[in-house]
This record gives sequence, C-alpha cells and structure tokens, in this order.
Amino acid sequence: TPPSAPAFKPVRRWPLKLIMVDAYIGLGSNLDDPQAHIIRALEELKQLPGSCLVGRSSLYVTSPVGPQSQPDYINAACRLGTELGAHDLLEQLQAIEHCHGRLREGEQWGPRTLDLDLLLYGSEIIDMPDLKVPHSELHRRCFVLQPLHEIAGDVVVPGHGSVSDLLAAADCNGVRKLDHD
Ligand code: A4P
Ligand code: MG
Repeated sequence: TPPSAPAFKPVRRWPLKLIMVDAYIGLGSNLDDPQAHIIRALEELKQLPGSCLVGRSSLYVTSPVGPQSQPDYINAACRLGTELGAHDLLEQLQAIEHCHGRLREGEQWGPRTLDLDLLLYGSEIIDMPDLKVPHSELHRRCFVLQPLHEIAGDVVVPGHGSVSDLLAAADCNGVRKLDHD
C-alpha cells in the first residue's frame, strides 16, 4: 500500500434491507505483496456494515488471464451474509480497492493491487451498466471457480448451472492451491 493511502473505513448507510442475502466475492491481486493484500482485504470485508463473513477459500496462485506480461495472481473467494443491497455492496468493495491503492488506468485485465468482484448476489440476475451479476466471466474462469467451489460447490450460477459442473468443464492449468496462507 502506498504510504499516502487512507485506512479503510466502512461507509455506514441506512436503512439496510434487513434480509440476509448470500453474496460471493472474488478476490485477486498481483502487485505489491499480493498475499498480504488478499489477507487484509478479507479482514476489511469482515467489517462491512450489516454483513458477516461466513466463509473463505484457501488462496490460489494463478497464471494471468489476459495480458501475459504480468505477474501471477493470488486469488480467493469468500461468502458474505449481507443486508446491503447489491449496489451498496459494490460501492463498499470499490472503497476497499481504493484503500489498497488500486488505480484504474492500465490496460484491460492488466495488473492490480486488489480486485474485488461481486460474483453472486443470492440467486439474483442483475444487468445494469455498472453491475452485472453473476459476474460476466465467472462461469469460464478457473481462477474464480476453483476457490468458489471450495465454499460453494452446490451453489447454482444463475443461467449457467452449478459451480461443480462449471469447474469440471473449465481449463484449470495454471491454478494451484497455496499450502499455507
Ligand atoms: N462491474 C460490473 N459488474 C461487476 C461485478 N459483478 N463486480 C463494473 C465488480 N465490478 C463490476 O471494474 C470495471 C467495472 O466493472 C466497475 O466500474 C464496475 O462498475 P474494474 O474493477 O474497475 O476493472 P477490471 O477489474 O479491470 O475489469 P474487469 O473487466 O471486471 O476485469 P476482471 O473481469 O475483474 O478481470 N487473471 C488471474 N489469474 N486472476 C485474476 O484475478 N483478474 C483479471 C481482471 C484479469 N486476469 C486475471 C485476474
Ligand atoms: Mg473487477
């Protein structure tokens, strides 16, 4: 994290929906000690208002998808029970990315200190310009499906089938579980 980056503070916004939704978040990093960024982001996700971190996967070392001239990634997934609406949750995820010094000026699928993607929000399908759920690439990316499978094998990706079936069909070369994290 650059010394100038502010400490993460969750934004408190009311009213919450008072209905718990199971949301799944994909975490990725390939710059400035990626493992530390992912571990810290998991701690920050625990602090989100109206939310509870109820599961997390192991960490995985994964070959980059997209431009190949970038370091390997660390990827993980977690499950949040949350009362936040999907857009409020996205806003919180972007606030956390910001506190990790995430810049948005590089090439598409280029290197980043922290990427938090909203993979699933209950069984909802959301198709808005700024928010597509399920995440539009989730069903074909092993670096997402493998960690997700650890915590949500039976879960169905709306429009695509179960995480287990999708993982069985995915190319998982270049995805390796870290023994210790
Ligand atoms: N957005 C729409 N839907 C969502 C969603 N479900 N979750 C919008 C999060 N954001 C969503 O995202 C661009 C815009 O997507 C946001 O403004 C938001 O409104 P971004 O984080 O600024 O940019 P990005 O992440 O570079 O774009 P993109 O296309 O989402 O990239 P991906 O799909 O996140 O891929 N290889 C490995 N091995 N591991 C990785 O983690 N990650 C990427 C990035 C490429 N290659 C990788 C990995
Ligand atoms: Mg993203």
